[in-house]
Amino acid sequence: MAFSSLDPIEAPGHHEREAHHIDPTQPPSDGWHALSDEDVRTFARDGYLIARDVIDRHLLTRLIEAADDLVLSDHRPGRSVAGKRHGYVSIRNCVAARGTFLDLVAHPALLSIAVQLLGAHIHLVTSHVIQKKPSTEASARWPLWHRDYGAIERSIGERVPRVMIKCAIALTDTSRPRSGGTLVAPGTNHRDQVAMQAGKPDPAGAIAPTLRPGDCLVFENRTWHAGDANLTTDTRKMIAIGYGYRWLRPIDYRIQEESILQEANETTRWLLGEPLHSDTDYRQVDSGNPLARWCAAHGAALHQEHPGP
Ligand SMILES: O=C(O)CCC(=O)C(=O)O
Repeated sequence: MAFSSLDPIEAPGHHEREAHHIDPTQPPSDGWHALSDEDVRTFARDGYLIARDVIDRHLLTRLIEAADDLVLSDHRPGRSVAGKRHGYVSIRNCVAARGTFLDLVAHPALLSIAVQLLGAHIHLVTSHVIQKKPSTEASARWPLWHRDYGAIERSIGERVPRVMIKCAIALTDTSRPRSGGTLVAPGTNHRDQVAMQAGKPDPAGAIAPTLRPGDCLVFENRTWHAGDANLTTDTRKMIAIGYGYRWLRPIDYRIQEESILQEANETTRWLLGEPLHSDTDYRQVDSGNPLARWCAAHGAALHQEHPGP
């Protein structure tokens, strides 16, 4: 079962069907994680999906070690302080902080999911390590319910398009009730606001996806979401990789350091900073996008029609 039915979180029956899950036996040898037409339609309707077992045990171990090391270090850039009261740490642009996270930028499972939902014209918009310590406050939510990339709403109003998706990879087990995972409100990608319920910390219909280490919650910028309380005895750990259209300014970096780009493979370099060839004639057509070649090889469309408000 994908969702825990916790009071006060509701788990509507229609969200439990298997079509919501990506079959891990399907990816071909280059790691392409095929979404079915039903997955794509369901994502358009509900604003999220769950991909199981996208990160193998070996990489998972390296990611947990790198995340612990980074959180315990004195690395300041991108570190949030706002959630301290909730034992919450988030470190943005983590791909620049540890080489292990760089391996996630062009991870074939994550990236293939992103191109099937957004098309080939994307880049990295954000990356962050998140940890949340145990607490006893069942109704405490951090972060509070929100949509991502709020700057869009602040500039063009609430009727925003889908421009970004986030792949939230569970490093620890959030399949247990109230284990600090990401809560989502299905279908709120089509609503400008969510109505909070009197005396309750979550909107009606909110669910707690149950993720095991290596599973990934994929959601879009318009889907309202929040951080659940962590009533377990373990620190909850995750890494989020956010992809958005390449005309969308990254949230947590402007230009990545040359030393980081040099460590990266061709696709990662593209995703972190598409080169502008200013020494040649001006060209309106795109050239050299490795994602376009990859999509073409898998018969995937280079662009996705905007699913509408
Ligand atoms: O799962 C969490 O802690 C919240 C994640 C979140 O709000 C985000 O990635 O935008």
